Amino acid sequence: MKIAIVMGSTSDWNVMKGSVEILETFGIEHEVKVLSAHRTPHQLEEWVSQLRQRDFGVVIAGAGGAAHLAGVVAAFTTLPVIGVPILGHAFNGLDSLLSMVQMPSGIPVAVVAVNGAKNSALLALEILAVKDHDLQLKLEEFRKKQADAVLSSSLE
Ligand code: RP5
Repeated sequence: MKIAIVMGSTSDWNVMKGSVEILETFGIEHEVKVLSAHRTPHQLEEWVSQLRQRDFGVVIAGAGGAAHLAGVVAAFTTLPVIGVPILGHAFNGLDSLLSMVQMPSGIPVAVVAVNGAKNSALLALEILAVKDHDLQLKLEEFRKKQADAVLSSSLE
């Protein structure tokens, strides 16, 4: 299964490339799109509606400001949607965070930290790993390396 990444603007790429870097590290097939809930709503609906039949398993949606992108994506698919609130010019990203995390009941969006693009990719991989033993082993190896780096770190 593949992972889809969408962001509302090219201005989100500097953060969202963190998701792509993780997926490339794990060698997982992915597609990256710039589509906006308010600037290109029809094209967004068309793209999202076809993801399941195109063998995508999870969608990551990054947006800033009134970040309704993740909720709109979730409205058009029953695939799991992970929102990445992007830090914008106002409110230290709280606007983006609340726009995503406060989804009304019935249409869920899982939300990572403000600018948490890397974790969005790791969470997407964990979702796919429920049914993919090789990916599960890769995630365990990633965690082991991370732990080893902490244990071998020094303040000198
Ligand atoms: C949102 O508005 C985008 O996701 C972006 O974070 C923010 C600003 O977009 P630009 O004006 O930089 O295109 O829709």
